[in-house]
Order: sequence, then C-alpha cells, then structure tokens
Amino acid sequence: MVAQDTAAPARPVPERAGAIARMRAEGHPLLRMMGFLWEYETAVSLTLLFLIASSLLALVTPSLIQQVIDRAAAYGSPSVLGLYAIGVVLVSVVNGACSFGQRYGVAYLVQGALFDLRNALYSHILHLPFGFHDRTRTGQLISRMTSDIDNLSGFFDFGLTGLVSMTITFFGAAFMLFRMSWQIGLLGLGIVPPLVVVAFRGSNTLGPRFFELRRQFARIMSQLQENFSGVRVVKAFAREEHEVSRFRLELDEFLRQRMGVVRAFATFMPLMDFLTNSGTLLILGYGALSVINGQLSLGQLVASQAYLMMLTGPVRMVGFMVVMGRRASAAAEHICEILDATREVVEAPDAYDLPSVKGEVTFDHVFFGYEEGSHVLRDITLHVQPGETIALLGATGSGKTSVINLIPRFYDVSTGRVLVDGHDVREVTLHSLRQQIGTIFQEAVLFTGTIADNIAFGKADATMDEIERAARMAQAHDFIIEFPDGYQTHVGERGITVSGGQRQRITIARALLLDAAILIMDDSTSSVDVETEYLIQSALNQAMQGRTAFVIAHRLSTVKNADRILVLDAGVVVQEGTHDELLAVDGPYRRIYETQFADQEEGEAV
Ligand code: DUT
Ligand code: MG
Repeated sequence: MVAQDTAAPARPVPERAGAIARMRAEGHPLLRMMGFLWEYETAVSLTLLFLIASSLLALVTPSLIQQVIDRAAAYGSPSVLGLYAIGVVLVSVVNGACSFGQRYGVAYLVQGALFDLRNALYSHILHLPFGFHDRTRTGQLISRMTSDIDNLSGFFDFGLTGLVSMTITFFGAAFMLFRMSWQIGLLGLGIVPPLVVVAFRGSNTLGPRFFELRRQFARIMSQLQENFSGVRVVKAFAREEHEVSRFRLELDEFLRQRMGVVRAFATFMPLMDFLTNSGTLLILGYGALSVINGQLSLGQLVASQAYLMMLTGPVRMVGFMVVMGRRASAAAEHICEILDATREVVEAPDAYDLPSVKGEVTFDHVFFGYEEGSHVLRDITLHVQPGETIALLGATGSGKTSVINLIPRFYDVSTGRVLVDGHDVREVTLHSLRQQIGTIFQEAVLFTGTIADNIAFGKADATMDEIERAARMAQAHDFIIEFPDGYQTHVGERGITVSGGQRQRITIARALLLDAAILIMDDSTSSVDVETEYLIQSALNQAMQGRTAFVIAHRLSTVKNADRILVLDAGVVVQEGTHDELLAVDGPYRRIYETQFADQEEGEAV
C-alpha cells in the first residue's frame, strides 16, 4: 500500500534491508516486532522529532506564564502583557501542530507496521506444512492474528511514544524545578520514590489480574465459537439449558475477576492521588513561605505547581507502562513462536518447476512417520504407470491416507523417495507439484462465496466454460443449475445451503478443473445415499479416465474397476494385484471382500 511504497522500492539499500531482516529474526521478541516499525525509517524520525518538540514546548509554557505574572503583571504594562500573551498563544499553536504531526506520524507508522506484520504472519501460517496445522488449534491461530496483534498495537501506539515523552517531561520538569530553587527541586523529587513504590505495587497486583481476565474472556469466546458452530448438536441433544448454565458460570467468573480488577484499581488510584496531593501541598506551603520571604516570585510559585504535575504525571504512569510492556512482550513471544515454527516441508533452494507430467508415480522403499522414530509406513515400493487407477484398501489406521499424502508432498518421507515422472518431489517447487495433482479430501470443505468461485478455487483464471465442464464431469451441473442463481449461488461458511452429497461433487469438480494428470481421492463417497453414491461413482469413473488415480475406496465398484489394488496392513503393503487375482488366493483381500463387499455384489449384479 501507500506506506509500503515509500519504504520499499525507491532506494535499493540492501545493507539496511539486511539489518532489518536480522532485527526481525533474532533477539528479544519485542525488539523483533519493532523491526516492523523500522521499515518506516522516515516516519520514525519525523515522529520522533515532533514528539521531542512537543514535549519540550510543553515544558516552556509554565515558564511563560511565570513571566506573564512576574514581569507584565508586576510592571502593569499592558503592551508587555500582550507580547507575552502572544508568546503563550504562539507556543500552544506550534505545540498543537507538533502534537498533530506526532499523532499522525505514529498512526501512520504503527498502522503500516501492523499491516505488514499481519500479512507476514498470515502468509507464514498458510505456508506452514500439514504437520504444524495437525498440532495447532484454529482458535490459537485466530488469537495470534487478533488479540496478540492488538496488544502489540497498543504498545506501539501509546507505549513507545509515552516512553519518550514521559522521559523528556520528567527530566525536563525536574530540571526546571531545580533551576527555580534547589529546595523545591528536592522536595519535588522527594515524592517520586513513594509514588514509584505504589505504582509498581499497583502493576504487580493489577498485571496478573488483567492477564487472568483476558484468559477468562478467551475461554468465553471459545465457548461461544464452539456452541454457535455446533448449535445443531446442542439442540439435537436438548443441551440448551445445560450450555446456558455453563456459559453463566464462565460469565460469573468473568464478572468476579472484573470486579477484582476494579477494586484493585479503585484502591490504588486514590492512594496515588493522596500521595501526589500531599506532595503538592507541601511544596505549595514551602513555596508560599519562600514568596513571603522574597526568595521566590509569585510567578515561580505558580509555575512550580505546573512542573510538579509534569514530574508526577509520568511516575504515576510507570505501573501502567510496565503492565502494557509485559503484555506486549508476551504477545510478541506468541507471534514469534509462530514465525519461528519450522517448515518441515521446505522447498530446496535450487527447486525447479516440475514440467508438465504424464502421471507416472513411483514409491521407492518409502518409510514414513508423523513423529520421529515411529514409522507409520514401512518399505513401500510401488510403480504406477500413467493412466493407471490404484485402489487402496485396509483397516482404519493402516496408512492409506498417509500413502497418498506423500504424493503432493503434504509430508516428507523419512527415508526412500517419492517420484513423479522421475522427479523426486523434494526437488521441485511445491506449487508446480500441487498444481498437477487434483486432490479430493475426505472432508468436503466449501468456502464462503459462489459455487463457481468454489469450483475455480485451484485455478482463479478459469473460464465459465471450464467450470461448467468440470461440474458436468463431476455430475454436479444438473443440481447447480437448479439453484436460483445457478453457478453464482452463494454458499455459506460451511456450505449450509447444499447437501452433503452435493458438496462432495462440488469438491470433485474443484479437483477436476485442474485437469491434472494425477488425481488422489480420500474416502470421498462413504456417507451418502445409494442414488447419490451412484452419481458420485460415475463422476469418479469419468474423472479417472486418462489420469493416474489413487483412490481410497469403500465401494466394490471402484475397487473392481481399479487396475491394481493395494491392501495395506499396519503400514505395509500385504497384497497387490487385480480384483480377480486377489480373490483367487486366500488372503486379506478375500476376507475383506467376504465381510464388506459380498452383499454389495448382490446389489450390483442386477
Ligand atoms: N497418524 C498420526 N498422525 C496423523 C495421522 C495419522 O500419527 O496426523 C497415525 C495414525 C495411524 C497411522 O498414522 O496409526 C495411519 O494413519 P492413516 O490416516 O494413514 O490411516 P488410514 O488408513 O487412512 O485410516 P482411515 O481409514 O481411518 O482413514
Ligand atoms: Mg484415512
């Protein structure tokens, strides 16, 4: 966007870019996050300049007022008074302008940095491999993208500028007080230690409570999310009342904690006020005596009160700043955890684009496990010719899904090789590999958007003709045009407006649209009625024409039509051959056939 344009292209300074990249990659998480701000170097310097100017100008104002009182009022000269009045107005106008510049600058660079951070994080998450997403809850990722970034945003916005302006104000005010009179300066500084003690105790009490409060809020949120998306289950099991009372309990806890925070806050604020006010009173008293003794002017007495406020203001904020800093630091740690999550599946630095393939797939002594040391697949060797259909069969947990997951390189093998048209899948770019493999997952996921968008998901530039052709092949065209808006019909976040079988056929169309040489399908048709099953079966038969297909099937017709059947048991291929070959021998296939398929055979004989 605008912000990026100014930062990135104009000056090719690789050294600086390298420094920023280093800053983002190592060190304290919070500093790494600040690397995102550094991208906006000019904005940072300008903002800092405005910030310093406005803080210094604010320090001048009490001094000017002192002059007005002491000189102009004392001499009774309206013209001098006017001059000082103009001075005061001028200072506040310039101060206003600086303050505008500083606020605008901060917003510009913080929003720009957050824009970049959100993009970087999102892209990183989407690029992380299957293994990472197997381990990580969706809610956790969402909270990284939302509340953690919000926390950082608060810190960037108020924390950093506050730190600078408060430091200047504090030391500036102390300096001005000492310049006026060292006794008053000492008295002023005298209030600081007790204020700091109270502020820190406040932050130590409030900090953890705030954390707890947020955690409780997150719990409530996740309960809401679960129950709203699972509302049908809640209703089906008549659990509404139970869920309502569970929610009430969580809300009760939230209320209790919230009141605890309020109580703590309400205790500390008056304590701070009391300390500040007593200090002020002390100095006012001492100052008044000095005025009577002629050691201090009236103007100075007035100014000293203003400086005292400037001295105590930042100290009162110390506790708040510490809490904010801790929160931002925790958020930065969470974000860095994700940014540092290793990509187990990484493209080789010299990865090349897989040329257009014919569809030959080879497993060469493949061992594979989800965790190091334990193998889920053992010594799989397989050679599939282009156009062949392979059916995978085996008990649940035998490793069927694991086998096909290796072809698009969703996971990496432990030892051995997976080759597509003779290219090791680890040597080619992921994009070029996956573009040539149509994948149909067991779970049919539709995204919010039109049916056409959903079919064209893997190929954004597909024409309407291509989309329709894919839909026809998937036996989906007929029901799609029945919808009021045809291909432009919107489907909800979970495809609520279409039935399960329809959803599956849309995802089959999605895979077919790629017109890939290789097709892999996991269990796609296990849970639909006979009629739909038949439609999907013919869709699949169409789809497999002229392609290499790997099918995890539960239907006899698919298995029988396959060129080869692999029977898996505990990660090992125990039988391999055609339906007739395998049926002829006494082995696992015949047992599966007899228990699962025999009755299907009768049904299909007609
Ligand atoms: N497994 C894991 N982590 C995973 C997925 C699977 O450890 O993320 C294990 C479970 C199982 C083995 O790998 O013991 C094989 O699983 P796979 O999903 O390949 O089995 P399947 O043949 O596809 O089973 P199903 O018919 O239930 O889909
Ligand atoms: Mg499976």
